[in-house]
Amino acid sequence: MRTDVVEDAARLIGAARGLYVRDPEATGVLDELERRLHEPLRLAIAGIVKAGKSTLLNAMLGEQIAPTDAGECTRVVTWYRYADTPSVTLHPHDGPPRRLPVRREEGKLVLDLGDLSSDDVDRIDVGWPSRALRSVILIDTPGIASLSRDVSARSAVFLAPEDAPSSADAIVYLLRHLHPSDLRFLEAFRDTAAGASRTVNAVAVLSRADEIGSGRIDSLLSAGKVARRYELDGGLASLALAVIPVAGLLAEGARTLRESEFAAFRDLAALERRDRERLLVSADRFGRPADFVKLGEQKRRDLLGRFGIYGVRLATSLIRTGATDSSDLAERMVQHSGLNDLSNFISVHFGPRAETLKVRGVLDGLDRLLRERPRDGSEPVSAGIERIRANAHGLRELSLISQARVAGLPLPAEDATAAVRIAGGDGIGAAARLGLPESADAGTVGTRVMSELDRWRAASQSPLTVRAAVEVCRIVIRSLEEIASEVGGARADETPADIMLSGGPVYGSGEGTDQEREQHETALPG
Ligand SMILES: Nc1nc2c(ncn2[C@@H]2O[C@H](COP(=O)(O)OP(=O)(O)OP(=O)(O)O)[C@@H](O)[C@H]2O)c(=O)[nH]1
Ligand SMILES: [Mg+2]
Repeated sequence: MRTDVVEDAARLIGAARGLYVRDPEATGVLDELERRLHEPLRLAIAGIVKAGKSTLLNAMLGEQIAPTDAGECTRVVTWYRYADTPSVTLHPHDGPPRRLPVRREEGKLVLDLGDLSSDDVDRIDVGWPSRALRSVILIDTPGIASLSRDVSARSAVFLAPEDAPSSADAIVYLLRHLHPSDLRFLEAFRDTAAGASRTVNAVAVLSRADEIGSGRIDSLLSAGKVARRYELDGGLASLALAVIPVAGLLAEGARTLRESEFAAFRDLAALERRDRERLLVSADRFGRPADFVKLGEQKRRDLLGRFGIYGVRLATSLIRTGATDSSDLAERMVQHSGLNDLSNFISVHFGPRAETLKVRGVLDGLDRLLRERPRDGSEPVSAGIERIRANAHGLRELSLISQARVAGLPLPAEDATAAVRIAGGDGIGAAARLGLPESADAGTVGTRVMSELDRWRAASQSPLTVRAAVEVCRIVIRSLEEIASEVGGARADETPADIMLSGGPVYGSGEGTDQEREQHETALPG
């Protein structure tokens, strides 16, 4: 979606302001929607309690900011946005926001609710000068399906409120074993987030992946197999775009690796094979006294806390196979953790669609305001919302991808797969959409896009194509036209698919199409 759609949405918010001149609450909602439109994408991290959400968030930031493990603050929805200087603001349900001191202990940010309990707090806003936050707002949410129904409900209300659009644009959902409550939650998120344009904007993470193979060195391979199985699970496939195994603790530890830790791993790698194997046989053994190793017990326990037994085994093995310094080791550990796969997925699937997803959330919010506080003269704003929803091609692509996952497309299987790919289901770049290698040159892309255009145009006009399939063809054709104009291979005089196919008779029989053409031809002068 091009930024003009963001501008269109901003204009609608401006028009809505005129309806609510003497309504400060509604004006507040509009201010918030306007802010959302110009901010980065809001990506929430959710999942069951202790799934490793906060650890993963830290890994993504490359800093230990989000509190992990126990503590009242892990029960509060916490926003992490880019800011030039660190700040922490607590928003209670009642009363004005409070600035909290920015305090770090052993590198970790301390979020202290003071005299308040998590029940009293609506959210905490953390401003942080982290490069990663320039393009995304990360939202850490309390564990769902926890023993505490209240905490669980807090996440549900935030991410999947009834009768209201979600506050998040997209979600990274952590699961450890596929549980019915995971599916229920993702379903609720999809349905609320979907609004008028049912979209799938969730990616699942098989978290704490190192524990799946009990911390053995091949744990991530086992986790990969489990993830593939979940991905094919009928229930999950319609709710999440992919299932990616990630060892968050390993990634967090690697991205914040200290020189002293590298030195400790080097000592372990230098041990005699027999001693090394004896020590690394289990987490329990690794943390117990051992006179044959220089590294003290406490230091070893600290390593376990930071990296897990899998991380310790992996780091030792990576040094033995060539990691030369701390940054080299860190990079290799991150690569093994699955974090890069997740980051790539987010940048391919959510990054380029950020504006589409934001506009969708903003339109849903505006729609809700108009419904809850009806005002005379609101029709043009409502009509504007519908117009953007119907015409914003990015939104229609997302709906198509979602429809394919939820209900299937009314096309033969091969064409359905191709339609999803062209709509950006496997990545938003021209080559990915056309099923070409990333390295394909402009000429190859240009040739392929024109042949695809011919094929899909023919399909859309075939008398054998049912009406529902023609709708899909229209979206695919429009996506192809956008690629064609990007690579300069567009036939500039070509009528856009939307206009060409919007006349009813084209959907009818073959004769209808010919008849139309005849009428058109006879109408031409001369
Ligand atoms: N082995 C292993 N442990 C992990 C991993 N990720 C997190 N943990 C541990 O799991 C515990 C919980 O991690 P958190 O990141 O606080 O989990 P959370 O989902 O944010 O927890 P809540 O917010 O309380 O629901 C901590 O002790 C982490 O060290 C991982 O990838 N591997
Ligand atoms: Mg947490």
